[in-house]
Amino acid sequence: MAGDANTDGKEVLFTITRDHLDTGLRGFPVGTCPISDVDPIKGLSYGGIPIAELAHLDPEEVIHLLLRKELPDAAKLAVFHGELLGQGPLNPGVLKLLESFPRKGHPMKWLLGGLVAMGMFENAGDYRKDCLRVIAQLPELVAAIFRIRSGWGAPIAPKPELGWVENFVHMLGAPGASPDLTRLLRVFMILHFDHGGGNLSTFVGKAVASGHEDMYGSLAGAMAGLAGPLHGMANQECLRFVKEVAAEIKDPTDLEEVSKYVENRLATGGVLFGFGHAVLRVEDPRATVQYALGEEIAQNDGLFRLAVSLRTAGVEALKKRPKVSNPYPNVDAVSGTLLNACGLTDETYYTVLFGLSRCVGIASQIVWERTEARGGKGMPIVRPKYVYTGPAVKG
Ligand code: NMX
Ligand code: MLT
Repeated sequence: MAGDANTDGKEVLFTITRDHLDTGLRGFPVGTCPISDVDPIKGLSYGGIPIAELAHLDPEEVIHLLLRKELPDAAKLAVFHGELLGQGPLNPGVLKLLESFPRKGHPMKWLLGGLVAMGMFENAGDYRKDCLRVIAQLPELVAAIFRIRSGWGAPIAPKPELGWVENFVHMLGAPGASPDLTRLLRVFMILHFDHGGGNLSTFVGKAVASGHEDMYGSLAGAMAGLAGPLHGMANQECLRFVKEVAAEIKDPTDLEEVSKYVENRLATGGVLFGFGHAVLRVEDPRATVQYALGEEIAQNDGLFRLAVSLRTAGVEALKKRPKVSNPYPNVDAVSGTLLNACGLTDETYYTVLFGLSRCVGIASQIVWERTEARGGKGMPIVRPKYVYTGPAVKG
């Protein structure tokens, strides 16, 4: 509380008053993170490099940046590619377990189950080794989730020499996928890898790891955090929302018609999925990159045109509601329409794609917190204080 702290002349970053309680720790500084940052105006950066400058690189270069804190030259990239290759395929026991999962279970539940199973088969008990292994093998797990759960057929054997995303697309073997799917997923993965230290899934993953739970259990906890519709599952909900609007209007480019629908949805207490953010106060640069890519790969797609109309109509409508801190599109505003346009039409799977990517950043942050922070001692166990408001304690 204000006034309680003895600052000893040290820099005060944030003063906590009663009004700050029960606000989801919004804006509270709780730690340091040298890997990525989210500035309210400039948006996301990895290692000080704005995301727009990284979005079209090779995804393995960007994974190297997050893990090793530098963009690799060609020689270092080749060595890193070899390290990923050297992790080998997923234990077949994990795939066998997936076969027994109920088809009606959401793909995110399959991802949680798959991560826990991987931890039982693969665990080296070393955050750094497990980080590399999980990053190398997760594409196989996620591709198998798509194939087994959707009934596309047996899992396809990996060809990691193809590259992290190219191998994933090969293992997906998605029926009806457009030739642009690889291009889209390369960008999608880079944009979703990390988002500062405090987004819900990353915070949860690091908190679980602070009790010295292993990498796999910590990532499973993190992915449970990602699975909510206000966080990662907003990409699934956003495509459903865009489809709902499409079913109600005649012309996706008619701003007046789209605005009417949006106003009505907000007036009846609905959420505009893909809009708003806890930190950002401008359009999410990850959305900006995707709108531009959409003009190249989905220009004539009706749902994409509608998402572009929503980019204007949604902002106008949310701006009229002063309680909304940020009326602008976030990363989920258009990702679903692009995945749909490239042939991944079942939005139920979109959050596992987010999860596949985000595990890279979370694993990198866990390695840093557990093995490098505080001079290598690691962060202590997370244990914040809750102010008691129940009946007076007796005695
Ligand atoms: N549609 C309708 N209402 C909204 C929206 C929106 N897009 N954004 C904020 N609000 C409401 C919010 O529910 C809250 O209402 P109340 O006071 O009645 O509880 C009020 O505006 C203030 O919220 P904010 O301070 O603007 O936002 P907060 O930091 O609490 O939450 C989000 C941030 C992202 C959870 C919120 O903007 C939201 O629910 N957006 C829609 C879901 C979404 O797109 N999530 C994806 C976020 C990115 N990701 O991938 O994780
Ligand atoms: C994310 O990518 O994690 C989201 O934008 C949510 C956040 O940063 O709070």
